[in-house]
Amino acid sequence: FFSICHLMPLTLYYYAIEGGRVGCIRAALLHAGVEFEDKMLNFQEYSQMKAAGTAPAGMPCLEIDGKQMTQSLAISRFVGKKSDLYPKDDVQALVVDEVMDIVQDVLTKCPQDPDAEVKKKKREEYAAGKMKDFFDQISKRMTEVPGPFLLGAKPSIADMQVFYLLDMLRMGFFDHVEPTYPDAWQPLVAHEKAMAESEVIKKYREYFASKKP
Ligand SMILES: N[C@@H](CCC(=O)N[C@@H](CS)C(=O)NCC(=O)O)C(=O)O
Repeated sequence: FFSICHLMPLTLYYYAIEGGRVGCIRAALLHAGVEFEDKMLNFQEYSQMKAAGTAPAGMPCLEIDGKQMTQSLAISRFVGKKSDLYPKDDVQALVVDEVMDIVQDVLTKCPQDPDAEVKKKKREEYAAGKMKDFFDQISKRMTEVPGPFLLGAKPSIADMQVFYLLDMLRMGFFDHVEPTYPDAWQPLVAHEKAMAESEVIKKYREYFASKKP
């Protein structure tokens, strides 16, 4: 990382929130110990940038030497490789990639509807059906090797993606899905606790608390 990124200015664009799609990326950048400009935009700043045509094509966005890159998983993987949070072993990398894509599926397949009642019904069906299947899959992976993390003793970017998915639920970001939803999966609750106590998350939380506007 140092060879590339110490020479290239890095700027991260996202809202001033700890988790969501940016938590893994900021935490990994801090873990790597690289300098980056952390552009935490509020909603007003973001809509002004959109109106002026200066907003990134998507958020989160990592600008590397003036080039703006989007897609949270692609950025997570890039930063993960540079911060020793993405495995070099191809099979382990496949496990990490799979879990990260399941987390994205949970987010992107979550149903929407303009009608409030229909949305509620669709969300309840999702939580009891497809979303449950995704959680079963992630939880099963968490039990396949001695933990506390997906690949064993060291956390990876997949662990951070899972942690911030649970965090979004705990914060009530999913309308009509209870914040206690993950409690049905004991391996995920144990994982959540281990992540909250990990150095990578503790360091990031301290940073975020000091930085938050
Ligand atoms: N697949 C994209 C999804 C990005 C996405 O939906 N970002 C949201 C914030 S989490 C966003 O940019 N919303 C503002 C907008 O679309 O104008 C990724 O993983 O980065």
